Amino acid sequence: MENEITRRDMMKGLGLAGVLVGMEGLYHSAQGQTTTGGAAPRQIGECKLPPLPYAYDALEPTLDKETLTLHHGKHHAAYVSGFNGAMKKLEEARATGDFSLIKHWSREFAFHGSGHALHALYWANMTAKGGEPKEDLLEALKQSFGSLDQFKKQFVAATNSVEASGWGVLAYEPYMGHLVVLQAEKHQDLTIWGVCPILVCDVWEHAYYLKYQNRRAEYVDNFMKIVNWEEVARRYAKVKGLVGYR
Ligand code: MN3
Repeated sequence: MENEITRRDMMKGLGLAGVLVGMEGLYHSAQGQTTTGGAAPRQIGECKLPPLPYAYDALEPTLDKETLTLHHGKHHAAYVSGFNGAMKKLEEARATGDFSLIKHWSREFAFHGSGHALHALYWANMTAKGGEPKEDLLEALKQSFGSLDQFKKQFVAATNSVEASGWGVLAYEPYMGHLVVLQAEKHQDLTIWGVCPILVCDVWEHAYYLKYQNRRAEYVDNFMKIVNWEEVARRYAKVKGLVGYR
């Protein structure tokens, strides 16, 4: 049973954390730093709403001008300002040491950050010209789904059946190295799509209950004393180049 839960949780986690979505424009800072390169850690700054890569009426008749104008100018913009607001509150919490609202602001951060990341990808992955996958991508789709047609059918079925609000997602799953179709119900679930984990602490009770019982905080404090920072640094070195990839 635990295997089932773990696998399900892992797949969800892969969708949430392992997917490399189009992150361009996600972390434009107030200082005007660009998102290319990724050689140095950038300062936390304000995000800006990235412009649409085409005119508001460019996708008609599939998506009409009014829909795109509202979706980009109001909805996506609200995610950007919400993300900036949450970052500011988290910065204040770090400065004052007052983490009493950490649960709320972590959720807001994930909700707006994920909204921003996914919308940036959504705009970029549409074009009026249409087309079909080719070469490497086509091969990967065939390998992962059997055929292009089977991929399309699965993607459409999964997207159509997302419960309530959310997204249909084609993603690269790096653990086994294949493409997967995922459903994202809502999109926040306490992460930002496209993040690459480099340090994790398991707080399922099985990780600490025999020794710490209900004293999770004590376990987490002690965990922080045994972090392998060299391993964290090794992983950071691998992923930092992905920031702002196009
Ligand atoms: Mn939307």
